[in-house]
Parts: sequence; C-alpha cells; structure tokens
Amino acid sequence: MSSTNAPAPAASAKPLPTASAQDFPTDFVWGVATSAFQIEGAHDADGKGPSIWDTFCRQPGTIADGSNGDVACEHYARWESDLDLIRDLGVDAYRFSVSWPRVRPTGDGEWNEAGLAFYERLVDGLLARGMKPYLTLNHWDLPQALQDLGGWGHRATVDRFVEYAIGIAKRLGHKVASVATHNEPWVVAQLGHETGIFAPGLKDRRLAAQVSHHLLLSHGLAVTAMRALNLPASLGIVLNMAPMYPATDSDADRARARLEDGKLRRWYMDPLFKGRYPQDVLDFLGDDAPHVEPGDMAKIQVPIDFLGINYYSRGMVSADDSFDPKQSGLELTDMGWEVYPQGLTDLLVSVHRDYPDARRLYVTENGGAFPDPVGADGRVHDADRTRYLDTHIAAVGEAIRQGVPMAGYMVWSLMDNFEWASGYEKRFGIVHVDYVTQRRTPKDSALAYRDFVLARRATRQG
Ligand code: IFM
Repeated sequence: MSSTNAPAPAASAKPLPTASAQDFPTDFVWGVATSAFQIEGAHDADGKGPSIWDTFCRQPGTIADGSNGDVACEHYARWESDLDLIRDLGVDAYRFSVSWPRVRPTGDGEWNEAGLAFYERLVDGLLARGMKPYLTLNHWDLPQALQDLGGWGHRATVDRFVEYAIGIAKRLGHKVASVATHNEPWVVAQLGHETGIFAPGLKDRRLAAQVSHHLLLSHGLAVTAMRALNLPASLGIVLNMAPMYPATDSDADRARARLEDGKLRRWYMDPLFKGRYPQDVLDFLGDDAPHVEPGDMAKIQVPIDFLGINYYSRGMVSADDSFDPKQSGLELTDMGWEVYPQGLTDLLVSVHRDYPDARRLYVTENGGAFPDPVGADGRVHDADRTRYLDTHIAAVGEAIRQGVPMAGYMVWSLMDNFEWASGYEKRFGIVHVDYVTQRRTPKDSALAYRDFVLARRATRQG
C-alpha cells in the first residue's frame, strides 16, 4: 500500500447484515465502479485531447460548484495506490472506463501511445492484484474534435466509435474480463441533447432521438467488430433503468408510467433484444423520431454476452407531474432520490420477464450520495450508505431467488468523485476523498462491503 494516501487501517465493521443472508451463486462477481472523467484528472497530460466534458465545464453555470475534471481524484497519477485500495476491499472486479480522447485525442487520426500505455498498466495492475478488469468504452467523454464535427448526432461518429472499440479491443481485449460499449446512452441522448444539463449541453428533442439511434447503432457495430477479433472478453452494454410505478391507479397515471418506461427502458432494450423501437414511443416522438437506415435495426440487435443495469431509485409517475419525492415518506439521498430497494428486485425481475434473451445480468452501478463528513475519529460513519448497500444487495439476492440470472454487483462508486453537473458536492464513494490532500479514507460502508465480500469468498472456498 502506498505511503501518503494509504487508506485508514482496516478497522472491523459489521458486515452487511441483511444481504449476508442471501444466496448468491459461487461465481457471482463483486466489484466497485468508477469512470475516467470523474476520477482521472490530468486533463491535458501526456497528449490527451479535450473531451466534451472539459469544454462543458468551462461554460459558466453548467456545474453546480463551478468545478471541472482537471484534477478530480488525481487517479491518473495515483492509479497504483488506488489499485491497492481496491484490492484491500477484497472485491473480484473493478469497473472503469477508458477516456477516448486520452487514447485518440481527436477521435480520428493518430492514437496516443501514452494514453494506451496508461490503461495497459492499469489492466496489468488489476490482474497482478488478482482482480478482473471490467472496461467501459464510452462513459460520456467524447473527444471535443468529434463534437465539432457534429458529435453523436452525426452518423460518421458511429464509424469513429467502431474504430475506437477495435483499437482498444486489440490492445486490451485479451486481458480484460469484459468490454461494455456504452454507459447509460439515455443520459448522453436525453441529458446531453434534450434537456442540455450535461455535455454537450444541447436542447433539441429531434437531435436527442437521433443521438440515441447512433449510440445504439455504434454499439451493435462495435460488438460485431470486436466479436470478429475472437477475444476472450465478454461483450455488452450498460443501461440506466428505474421501474416506473403509477402514482395512483388512474388510467392517466398508468398510461404515463407506461410511456416513461418506454422512453427510459424499452427505447433501448427493444432494439437490442427485439430489433425494433417501441411503437408507443415512436408515436410520442412523431416527427422527431430518428432517421433509421435500412439494416440498422438488425445491426443493433446482435447477441451480447451481458447486460449491465445501473439502478439508483424508482420512478413514481403521475400524469400531471405532481408527484414529489419529498412527500413520499421514503428516505432521500443527497441527490433527492428515494431509497427504494424493492425497486431493484422489481426491475430485475421485469427485465428478465420481458427480455429473456438477456441471459447474464449485472448490476453495474448501485449506490447513494450521502453527505457524511470525516468524524473526529478520522473515520466516516456512513450508516445511511451502509444500509443502502445492504438493502440493495439483499434486493439482488431476492431477484436471484425469483430466477433472475444475475452475474455480479458493482458499487457506485469506489471513491468520491466528480459528479457531473453536481461537481464535487455530491459524494457517492465508499472511500472518502479529501480533495485538498487527495487522502483516501475508506468509509464504514467500504469496510462493511469488504467484510461482506470476504465472508462470501470464505463460503465459496469452504
Ligand atoms: O456518477 C454517475 C455515473 O457516472 C453514471 N451513473 C450514475 C452515477 C450517479 O449519478
């Protein structure tokens, strides 16, 4: 373990009490997750090009605390001690993303060997520590140079992404356990191009729909191209989902909940597993529906090895938008999201019911932002986050009992980091980061998760 930023001594913590009673398959993968832009910093080091998030953060008013990803958690420099930290959590896997502009600065043309070498060191470092690397290609940080040419709204970006996928797969695909094409394409399309609260900050519903189609198409083409390389890595995609419940039993609320489910989940899942867009959402989009070229849908519907699901909270839907989470009586996280573990079971069960071809499911992100400070004893007693993880892992166990083919669970996030438009104000980490000293301090939730994972491993070996 490194000297200056070593995690606090591994104090004992109660393992997650509810979850530990659950029955997980012996090969179930326990992990922690991060993404490049949120932790790496080193925004212009060693030949890295700017991403759309570097640009977006520099526009006044886009980020709550006026911050950016220039320094973040300095993971680009501290990757070795961070890997020690992950190893000491006892997890099987680390889910991370590659920064596209770090490895191919303009998204086209020359590759950046220094960037590629960084990820190769990271992957080798994980393997040397006995952990499986779970790589994501696109966790939102598109090279700015591609945005200047039209970004995800421009069909040529699909070809650039396929080149990027092939380049990374050739370099790392024989070492990593899995490659996910995109993380949460809904966020890129919706928040980046319709509401404009995320990079690139555009507000155009028609463009957003086209972006979603290009993301899906690039996924399918990248999987096909990577599959042709005959690599051992499993290939898939990661989607954000929330079960949508009608706020009342009224027809109007039920219809609206169905539509919201269509916009968030079926819009992505139907093309991936059924080769078509859902008709109700196409009707809703009307003239803003994407332009789809002949053959596109078949290219999207290629078999994948796994589906990653990111879950944080439920959706409660009323036709008049009157539902207020603050009045639900449920605990809220620092993001204002309801804590609702039952929603995770409901979601996983319904995905398995509606898409039986999704045969290997992971919860690739789950966690909560809570404002727990470092206490006088130098520790972070985040009972709220510990309880959140416990109850949500138990919810995954319940889904398994109901027959859902779950393969793994990853906590979001390994450490506090740049939470996009919220800047550094929201802390999702199970490891606390002091942004002045960059000291990492495992919170009580990290210790509980570690003890839980180690207990599972002992059962596995016993
Ligand atoms: O921090 C994000 C992550 O990048 C993608 N999924 C949701 C997380 C919490 O908002």
